[in-house]
Parts: sequence; C-alpha cells; structure tokens
Amino acid sequence: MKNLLLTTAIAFTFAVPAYAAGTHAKKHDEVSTEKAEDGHGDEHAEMDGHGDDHAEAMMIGMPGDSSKVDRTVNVILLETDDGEMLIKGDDMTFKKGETILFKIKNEGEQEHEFVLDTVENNAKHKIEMAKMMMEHDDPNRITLDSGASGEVVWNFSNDGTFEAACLIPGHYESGMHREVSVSMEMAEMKMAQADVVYTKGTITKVDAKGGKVTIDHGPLLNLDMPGMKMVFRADEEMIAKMSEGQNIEFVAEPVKGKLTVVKLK
Ligand SMILES: [Cu+2]
Repeated sequence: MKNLLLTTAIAFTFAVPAYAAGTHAKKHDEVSTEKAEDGHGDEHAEMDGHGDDHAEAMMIGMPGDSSKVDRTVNVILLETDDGEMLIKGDDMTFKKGETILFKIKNEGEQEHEFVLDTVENNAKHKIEMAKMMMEHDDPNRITLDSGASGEVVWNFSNDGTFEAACLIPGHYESGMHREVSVSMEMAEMKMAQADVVYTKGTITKVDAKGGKVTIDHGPLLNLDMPGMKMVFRADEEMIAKMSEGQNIEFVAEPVKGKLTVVKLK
C-alpha cells in the first residue's frame, strides 16, 4: 500500500508543471459559475478571508463560534478489515444556520482527515492533495493521526448538499466520504411560501376567448416593473373570476414566457 501511494505521488509530481497554470485559471471560472447557480455567492464572498482560492469553501458555511454551538456531532474515522475507509458516527443532516461542533476521533491505524466542503471542491482538492500542493490549515478541515481526536466548529449558513471527506490520496476512493445535507430553516420555508406580494389593479378589459386580461396596475415588485396598464394572460378558471371595472389584488408571473395572472383576490 505504501509503495503504491508513493508511486502515485511521484507520478502526480511530474504532472504538475505541465498544467498547473491551466488548472488555476480554470478554477476561477468554475467558482463564478458555482456562485451564479448557488445564488448566495455574493453575500458570502466578502466573509471569506482566504482569498479567491477558498472563496468556494464558504458555500458550505463558515467557521462557527464555539460559544454558540447548537449541537454536537460525533464522527469516527476508521478503516475496516476488508480495506474500506469510512467516516462513521452521527447523522449529518443539518438545518441552515446551525452551528455544529464536530468531535472527530481517528480510530484507524492510518492518518486521516475530515474536510467539510462541496462535492466539487473536495474533488478538486483531492487532486491537489495528490500533487502535494494542498495547505492543511483551513478551518473546514482537520488532520488526525491514528488515535488522535479533534474538533471542528462549523456554521452551516447555506442550505444544500455538501460532503464530509478525507482527501488523503486513495482514501476518498476507499469510501471516506459522506453526504452532509443542510436544509432550509422552517421559518424560511414558510416565508418562501407566504412571501407573495400582491399588486393592486383595476381590470379594464377581459378577453375570455383569448385568455387575456388588461389590468391598470401598480408596480409589480416581483417582476421589477413599474405601474402601467397592460395585458396579462390568465387561464380559464382565473378569467371566469374577472370582470371589467373590477378592483383586484393579483400576482403575475412569467408562465412559458408570458406574464400571467397566477393569483387573485
Ligand atoms: Cu483517510
């Protein structure tokens, strides 16, 4: 096993100069893509004090305040008799905003680490580890010798599916990774459902046949649209509730690219 790892490490070392620059440039592109998809990128980029290379680490959250821990999760790192390497211990399902104290014990015979990050970042850093380019002092990771224990306090400030892993070459492939799931807060979920802004308006024309209704309305905040008189789509059921001259409160959203009245009161 030792020989195999050494060979792998040497192979990667030779490969480094060939594409190190390219890898770095690409990384920044990927980071911005992830941020765009995530929608949380901007607000967290500022909180990151580690520079561009680790901006993405903030997607899983930020170092937690050890005086504000919501609960403790016990983690055990170990190898099994049949060659697997595992991250065992308590369930890793969290709620957004929770601060978790991870108490990690390496019960294996080899050195292991515990890293919290996105699946994508773990995959990237795994390659860097193999190239021996990786720094080990990040707040979202801890490396533990056989028999050692340690702690990571982490605040899961974003919801999403993340990963706990050991990125020591070969260990991830041997099973040392686990899903970390962070769900939206209950209050936030209710907000997302209830947070519908109705706009006041007056129906000036109803075209039941065409499925269209003209509404003289106030600003449509959800669409970033000023008040005006314009035509909306509405389905049959909605149109049936409408008549000319009627004062309404409504919600319009783009449906198949056409602004449509989706709620009415
Ligand atoms: Cu390991």
